[in-house]
Amino acid sequence: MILDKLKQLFGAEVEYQEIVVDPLLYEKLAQANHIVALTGAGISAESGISTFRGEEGLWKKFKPQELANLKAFMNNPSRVSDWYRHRRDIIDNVKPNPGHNALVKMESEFKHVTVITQNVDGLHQRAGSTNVIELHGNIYRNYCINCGKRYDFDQLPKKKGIPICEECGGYIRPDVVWFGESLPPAAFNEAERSAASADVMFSIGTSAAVYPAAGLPRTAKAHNAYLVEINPEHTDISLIADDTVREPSGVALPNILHQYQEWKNSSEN
Ligand code: BV8
Ligand code: ZN
Repeated sequence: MILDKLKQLFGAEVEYQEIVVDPLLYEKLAQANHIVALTGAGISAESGISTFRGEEGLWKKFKPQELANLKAFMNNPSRVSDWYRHRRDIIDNVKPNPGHNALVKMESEFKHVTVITQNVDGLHQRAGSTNVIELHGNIYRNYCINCGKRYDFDQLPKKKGIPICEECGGYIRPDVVWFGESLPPAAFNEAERSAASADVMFSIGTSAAVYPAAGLPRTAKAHNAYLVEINPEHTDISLIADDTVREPSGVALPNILHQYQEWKNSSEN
């Protein structure tokens, strides 16, 4: 039974569904040296983490300029710290979904797979992806804004309010990139290099509204990558994509990988 096979490969929650893609994708995958996946909040939605711009999105309840930037933090450090503590508590109680698991499986199916993520939830690494570029940081890492001392999440006091540095008494902030802040240069340069050397790029669960991350699919296209968007909704990327899959990534990715293996087996016979 296909579903049993899918459940073994991608996790008990996976659903079996025929995903309509241009079969050219299978040929591109078969010839590919480097597969790149750019992911956004949408890939974690099926794990129970709300997106930013979706119906129940974070930005519906909170204003990014009021929470995800340095000025907001300096104006009200405990409010911002409590918001990140709240998001960490949610992430703690969820697990990667079949979309994350499919990207892990791709590592054993293809020569070179890179995941470039805008997500700060660490779910790709928790699923087992070994080559993840975190463009916007990680919510479990923290550092003192004064002396730079680094703190892992479990070193921080559990109580509400602003965590204080034991070295210098400075404020401790999450190691995420806030609006108006530059991305970690090493991560962004590696992401640009990966996009430029991609044979196939999947743009997964991102509204492509935040820069410079949203420019990476264009970089890939400019270097002749075959670009597939996986997103139930239309985005700016839909305009330049070679193919679009209007399905949740937790359904699309496992089934596309399974269909590719079926295609490969049939073409080898
Ligand atoms: C910077 C970490 C240099 C913190 C985040 C060029 C043009 C215009 C503006 C700018 C520009 N360059 C720079 C800017 C300014 C700004 C920017 O882009 N503003 C936007 C809003 C216009 N960029 C910056 O400030 C960046 N820094 O540029 O530094 C500089 C400095 C000073 C001045 C100029 C330049 C820093 C940006 C990083 C900010 N930090 N996160 C935290 O998480 O708290 S951004 C955060 O929001 C996420 O990381 C992510 O990047 C973004 C959310 O986007 P998505 O992940 O795509 O999520 P979204 O909810 O929008 O969409 C989800 C999608 O999934 C939807 O399409 C939905 O349909 C789909 N979906 C839903 N369910 C599923 C699904 N898909 C598949 N399966 C499902 N089941
Ligand atoms: Zn300090």
